[in-house]
Amino acid sequence: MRTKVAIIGAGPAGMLLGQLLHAYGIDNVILERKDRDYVLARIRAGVLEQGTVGLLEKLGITERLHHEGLIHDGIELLFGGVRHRLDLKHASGGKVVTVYGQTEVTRDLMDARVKAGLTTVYDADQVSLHDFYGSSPRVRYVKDGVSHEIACDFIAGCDGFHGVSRQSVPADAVKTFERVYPFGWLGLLSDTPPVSPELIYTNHERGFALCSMRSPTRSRYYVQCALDEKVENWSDDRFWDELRSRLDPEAAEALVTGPSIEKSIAPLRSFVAEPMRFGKLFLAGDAAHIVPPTGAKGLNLAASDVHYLSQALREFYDEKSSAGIDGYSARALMRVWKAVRFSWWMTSMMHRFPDNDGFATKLQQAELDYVVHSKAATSALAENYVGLPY
Ligand code: FAS
Ligand code: PHB
Repeated sequence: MRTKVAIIGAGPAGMLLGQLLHAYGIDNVILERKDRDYVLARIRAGVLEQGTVGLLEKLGITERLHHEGLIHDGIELLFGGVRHRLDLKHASGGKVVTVYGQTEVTRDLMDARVKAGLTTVYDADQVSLHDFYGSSPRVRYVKDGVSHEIACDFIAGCDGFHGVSRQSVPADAVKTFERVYPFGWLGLLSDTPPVSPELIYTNHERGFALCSMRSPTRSRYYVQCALDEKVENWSDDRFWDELRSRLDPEAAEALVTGPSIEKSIAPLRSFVAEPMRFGKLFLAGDAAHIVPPTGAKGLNLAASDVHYLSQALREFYDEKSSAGIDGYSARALMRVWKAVRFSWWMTSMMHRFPDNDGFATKLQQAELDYVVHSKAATSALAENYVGLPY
């Protein structure tokens, strides 16, 4: 088999890249090690920046998103037992976010790909990358015990943090930067009405909590937990009690509990690999960077990477220019690092760190007080949360 771009990974980065390249007339194949249902079963992001929605609109696949997605003008920060609403729309000059789960974005992209008759190889085992520094890049994989090879012009590594792409690069060719946080997020999904119409981010002495949602009847909640916590030690009742203990009295009273339909613990890290291009291999999304979900940036960064990469490849094929692909890594990393900073800052402000002394706690309280009472500080949070320009 031969294609122009071999894409590794059928998560949001890979699927979005595949559709954008198709829209530009650039042939591509996606190789995914799991099956479609497994990919869709992973419960992850929930908030889309306008830039991400814009890319999906460009592909004409936002009918369900505009019908089911929830437009949010603001968020609330809860600390000292008081909720403070931040008017993101006003503070960002009119920009908003859309609450629409990553699962649904990926489903819409997968459906569009099938409709376009494009090739996605699921259950692709032993994917390996070859000659991406040379003149004939190739990808090999095993499917149902049969070995296959795809010759291509370029390889897009969209295979997430644990994928094969970044690991295929010689160690001395990549520089990594990392912060591992001393806590994780225990998340629960339930078919219960959200506790509040907008997201509530909480800094409580027992730890961070987040009240989010997927629809008017489906809620997504998180509580900060220790790194050594095991999800099997958290009954639904224990989760609900812990969440309720971190909310203000009004929200605690309003909280509707019910059986979990998903419960999992995610570790938090900040990670960036530089550069994001190695010869004919490009990294995009979590394959190149990880952010703590506090700023709702992970999925949205994957979208901006893919925007830059698809534009660069279009320029290569349509205008016979390598300027875009030569500039891809620097251009993507400029936006990546701003999102990494914002996600680190939100995480530092909203979580209780085990080694926080009285001074650090006072600094957090001062920062929160400043953010909710200063127009400039609120605007700075808002423009990052709704998404910096591409
Ligand atoms: P993904 O990891 O989504 O997709 C990579 C794909 O590549 C997967 O389907 C994988 O199966 C496949 N793959 C891996 N290795 C392969 C191989 N060798 N061969 C072939 N295929 C391979 N972001 C937020 O904004 N908010 C959140 O609340 C949030 N919660 C998260 C919770 C968890 C547990 C995790 C892990 C991430 C979370 N994120 C969140 C971040 C997340 O949404 C990512 O940013 C997003 O999935 C990035 O998409 P991709 O880059 O496509 O990577
Ligand atoms: C979610 O709904 O899963 C979500 C929303 C906002 C975040 C993180 C996760 O910052």
